[in-house]
Amino acid sequence: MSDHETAPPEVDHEDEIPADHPRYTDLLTRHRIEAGVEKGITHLQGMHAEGRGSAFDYLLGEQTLPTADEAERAAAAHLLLADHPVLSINGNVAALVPGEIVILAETVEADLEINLFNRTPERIEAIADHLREHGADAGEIKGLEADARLPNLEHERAKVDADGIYAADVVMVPLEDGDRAEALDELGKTEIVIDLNPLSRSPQVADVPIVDNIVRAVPNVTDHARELADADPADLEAVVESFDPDDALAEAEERIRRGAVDD
Ligand code: PTJ
Repeated sequence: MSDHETAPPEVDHEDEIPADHPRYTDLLTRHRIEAGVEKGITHLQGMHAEGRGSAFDYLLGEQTLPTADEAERAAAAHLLLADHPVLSINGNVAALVPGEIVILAETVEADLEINLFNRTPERIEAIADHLREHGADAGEIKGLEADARLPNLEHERAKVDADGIYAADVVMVPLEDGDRAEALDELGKTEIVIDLNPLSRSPQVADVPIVDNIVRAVPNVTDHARELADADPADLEAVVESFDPDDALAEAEERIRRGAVDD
C-alpha cells in the first residue's frame, strides 16, 4: 500500500482530517459513520455498507461521473415536479449528510421520513434528534408513526407513514436495501436511488439511479434544484425525459470494471 492510502492517526473531530489528503472523502465518510455508530444513529451494519461503497468510489476515482451529474439533475426535476416528494433517511444517510438532506428537503419542499432496515424506537428517536440538530423542523420529520405498511415485505422494513412514503409520488431512497427498493417500485412510485454499486438491485429498479457518493450527490441535486426552481413544468419534463437510466448504469459499471482510478 502506498503512503497516500494510509489513514492518518485517529482524529477526534472531522475538522482534524487534512482537507488535502488524497483520500479525504473516504476518511471523512468513515469518520462520520463511526461517529454515527457512537451516537446510536447508525447501525453497525452501516460500517459494512460504508466499506462496500468506499471500494466502489475508489474505482470511480472519487468523482461524479457526467452521467451521475445528469441523474442528479433529473432527480432535481422529478422532485420539483412532484406533488408529494419524500426523502427517506436511514442511519447512514443521517450520519453522512444530515444538514445537506435537510437543505435539499427545504429546497424542493419534500418531507423527510426515517425508514430503517434495523428499526428500533431508540434509533428512530436518535435520528430525529440528529436531524433537528441539523435544522429540520420538529414537526416535519416523518417515520415516527409508522401507521402503514409496504406490501410484499416482511416485518420492520415494511413500516412507513401513511401520509409520508406510502402517499408519496416521488421517493428518494439513498443506500437502500434491494427488497424495499423493489417494494416501492411495485407500488408505482417514481424512485430516485443513490447507490455507489450500479449492480445492486436498488439502482437497477430505480427510475433515476444516481451512482455517486451521497456526500457529493445530495448537495449537487440541491444545486440543480436551485437552478431549475423557476423552470416551466415542460422544461422540467424535458430534463426528466432526456435522462437514460440504462446509460447511467452502464457507464458507471464500465468505469468501475476499468478501474481507471487516475483518469
Ligand atoms: O440504518 P438502517 O438500519 O436502515 O441500515 C442501513 C444499511 C445501509 C446498513 C442497510 O440499508 C444495508 O445493509 O444496506 P446495503 O444492502 O448494505 O446497501 C447499501 C448500499 O449503499 C451498497 O450498495 C453500498 O455500495 C452503497 N453505499 C455505501 N456507502 C455509500 C453508498 N452509496 C453512496 N454513497 C455512499 N457513501
